[in-house]
Amino acid sequence: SYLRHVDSRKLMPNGAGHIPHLKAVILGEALASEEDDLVLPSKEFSDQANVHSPEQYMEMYKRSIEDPDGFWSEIASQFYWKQKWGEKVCDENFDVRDGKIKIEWFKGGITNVCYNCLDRNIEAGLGDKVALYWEGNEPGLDGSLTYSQLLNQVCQVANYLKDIGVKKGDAVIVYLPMINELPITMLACARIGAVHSVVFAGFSAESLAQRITDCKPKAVITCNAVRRGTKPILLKDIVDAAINDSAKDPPSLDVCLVYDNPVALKREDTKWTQGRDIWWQDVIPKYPSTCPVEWVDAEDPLFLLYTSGSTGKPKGVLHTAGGYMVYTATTFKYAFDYKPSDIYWCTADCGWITGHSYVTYGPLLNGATVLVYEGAPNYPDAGRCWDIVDKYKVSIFYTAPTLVRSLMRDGEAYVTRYSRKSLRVLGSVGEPINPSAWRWFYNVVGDSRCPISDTWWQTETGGFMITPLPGAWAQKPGSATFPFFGIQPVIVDEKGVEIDGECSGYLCIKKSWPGAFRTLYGDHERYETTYFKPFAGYYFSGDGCRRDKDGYHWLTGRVDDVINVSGHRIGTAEVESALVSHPQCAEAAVVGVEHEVKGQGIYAFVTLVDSVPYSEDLRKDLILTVRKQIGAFAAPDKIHWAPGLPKTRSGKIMRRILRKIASRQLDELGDTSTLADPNVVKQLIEFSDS
Ligand code: 6R9
Repeated sequence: SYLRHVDSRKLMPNGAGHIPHLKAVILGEALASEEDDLVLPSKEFSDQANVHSPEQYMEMYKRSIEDPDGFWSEIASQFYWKQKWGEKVCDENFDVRDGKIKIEWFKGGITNVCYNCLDRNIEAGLGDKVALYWEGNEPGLDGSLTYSQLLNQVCQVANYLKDIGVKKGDAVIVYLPMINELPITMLACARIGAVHSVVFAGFSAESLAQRITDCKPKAVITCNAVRRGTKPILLKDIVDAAINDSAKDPPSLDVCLVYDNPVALKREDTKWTQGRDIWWQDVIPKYPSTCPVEWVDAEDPLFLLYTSGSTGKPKGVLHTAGGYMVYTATTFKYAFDYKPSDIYWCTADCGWITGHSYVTYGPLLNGATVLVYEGAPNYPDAGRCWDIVDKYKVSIFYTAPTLVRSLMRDGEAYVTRYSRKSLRVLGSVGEPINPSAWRWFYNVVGDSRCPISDTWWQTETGGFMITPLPGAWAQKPGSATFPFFGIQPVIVDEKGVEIDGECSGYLCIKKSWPGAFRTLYGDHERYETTYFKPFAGYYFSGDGCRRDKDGYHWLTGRVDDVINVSGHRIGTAEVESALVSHPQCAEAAVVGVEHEVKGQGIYAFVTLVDSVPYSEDLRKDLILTVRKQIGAFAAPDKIHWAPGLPKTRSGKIMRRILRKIASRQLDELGDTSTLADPNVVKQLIEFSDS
């Protein structure tokens, strides 16, 4: 039979024979390795869970694969559609060999994501429920908005945007810190069919300018300054520089809406461009607090979010309204076992995809209460997160392994000082979570009670792809476990051949899912080349993955030239091009190295122009150049002076060798005979500690 019914407490999802990556395992055998460490949800948890057993998961999963149209249209019907979609639920071409890649879900369906987040929930009686709690950087500064209040504010911003001429399909750049105005602005754009492009407020002026030039927004929305920890960050200055930079590339921008954040900077100290800049607080409250919805097609764009790839130019990942809405809402509900009484906190910034899908859209579509935290997670001390958890009775806490590891270093006392009794489900995202950090998160933070949803997904996927369903099965610390409904992960070898059973290789996805990105803004060809050409017939994730004997998935990191620093994606090419823009840098090659807290650190090999001597000042200057061009989070951890770089005879830099040198695995350099000049390697090793 499809499922072998044994005591559900002792069975893993079993799809052997039908779905090759799910294989049966009976628990209770001696632990031989990491793979055998199984952590089960308690019976109480499973009993109350949205999906409470492997059998229930398998039944739903099976249906989602065998009848995706039926599965997803049933879920989609729970949302409001002004007009139902046409005949096809999904229309896709997923194979480059059959022509242009096309993904469409619910095409012809007319809806609005903001309406579904707010108006629909208010009509269902949630008007007085808290939608957003806001906790400021300084303890004691806070606020909240109910669903009705949130709708009023969203409408005011939407009316303002319409008034300055923003229309359906126009881009709006949002460069805001984690204050309620950030989700408010996103929702306001969605309401009028405008396409928001949120830029993480840690990006430099040059990165912001690059994005402004690419998507030509009608307006930029920002804030004069923000304080994270003790440091004020002058966001408006960065925006000024970016607008100046991008003005060289017309059309220049004529509106900059600035939220006044007096805690960080006084109004009179904010630099101002008359005629272009306008204070949020001076205009927004004057607008009506109701605003009709702009109904859009399911396949109209909802937002653009730039992400790093393996070339220097960031990619504008485009998501559309209908499928993204259905997918983020559903993944949120199941992966976090969401219940209406939950208080949910995701520590991600809305500048990243996690903040889009799981601070703003996914939770609000479910009518959830979401906490937005402005500050740094270790300010004023390493106990702040748990202080906040107790203050708001947070029940679902979603964060990144890098934060877990850094808090782990600060010691248990900061955690155990707080009750944390409200916690029910924990979540992890951004990079593989190492088993020791997993266990600390589970045992210390969650008091060995709360399942951890280690969610694997990407900017491109819109929502969770491989994730535990916390009540359904045993977890393995460090494994993202099994696919979400409708997702068919496959592991392929270099030739693109699917491998079954216990194996490792490149992680691809077969067939589309509603939350998938539809294109790269303005560059559909790059979309096809990057994601669909490497392994024809599949979406290629760029990640490596191992599947163990029980069918669990273990993500092993990027296999392309992308480094994952504290869960932030950074292209090696971006850092290299910033370095070589320095007049004294002749050449640079960047690789990722293991880092205790950040997961990966940035290690840069730098060759200087002739006769320039190495110096500490120059090292600092190079790092500063990267901070200025990309952002502080992309600053190299190490500059390794390189008299030359190892290259093949055709001039390709051999990063494989550089990675080994960077991680001091000098006896694993491998074959260096194909190098144009094998001496280079010797020199590099000698220079390692200079
Ligand atoms: C959501 C997000 C995507 C890349 C992805 C992978 C890594 C994210 C992970 C994970 C292992 C997890 N990644 N979640 N690796 N386990 N649970 O982070 O999107 O910024 O686009 O990064 O992050 O390498 O390819 P994004």
